[in-house]
Amino acid sequence: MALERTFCIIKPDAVEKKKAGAILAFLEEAGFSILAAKRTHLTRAVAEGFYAVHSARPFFGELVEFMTRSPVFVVALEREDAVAHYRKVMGATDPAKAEANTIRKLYGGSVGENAVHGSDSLDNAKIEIAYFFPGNEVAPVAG
Ligand code: YYY
Ligand code: MG
Repeated sequence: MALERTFCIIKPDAVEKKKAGAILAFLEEAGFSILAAKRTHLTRAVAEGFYAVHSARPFFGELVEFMTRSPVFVVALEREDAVAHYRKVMGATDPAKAEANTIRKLYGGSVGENAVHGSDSLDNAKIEIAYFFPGNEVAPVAG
């Protein structure tokens, strides 16, 4: 297993419920290092760009409305096997189907408002971290 990075968004529903700190603490307990975190209010253009892969899906409009509703935290994470491990601790897309003690089971409300985003591959993690942390905000991977 290699030291990897992955990307998290603490979504508007969780920030509105003041669970951002609890989610960051959960991630640290799960062995992730928080490389960078910032609060931002996504514009429609930024949300549409981030979720461009879903633009043809029937839920796209609602997804963009939700993600732009109020501020989020964008977070770069590092851990051994980070992408797969974060998908595991994040839980299933639908919080009702997520395993116990996953972030979405603990903090998600519905399939649309499910507390957090997580990258689905190492390639997408790199793209997503660069989308929100351009320049040298997150130090390049050594070596
Ligand atoms: O990666 P993950 O977030 O678990 O699910 P995706 O299939 O990539 O969908 C992205 C995002 O879209 C999901 O977190 C909520 C929303 N969504 C939805 O509102 N309704 C669906 N049926 C599927 C996804
Ligand atoms: Mg996804």
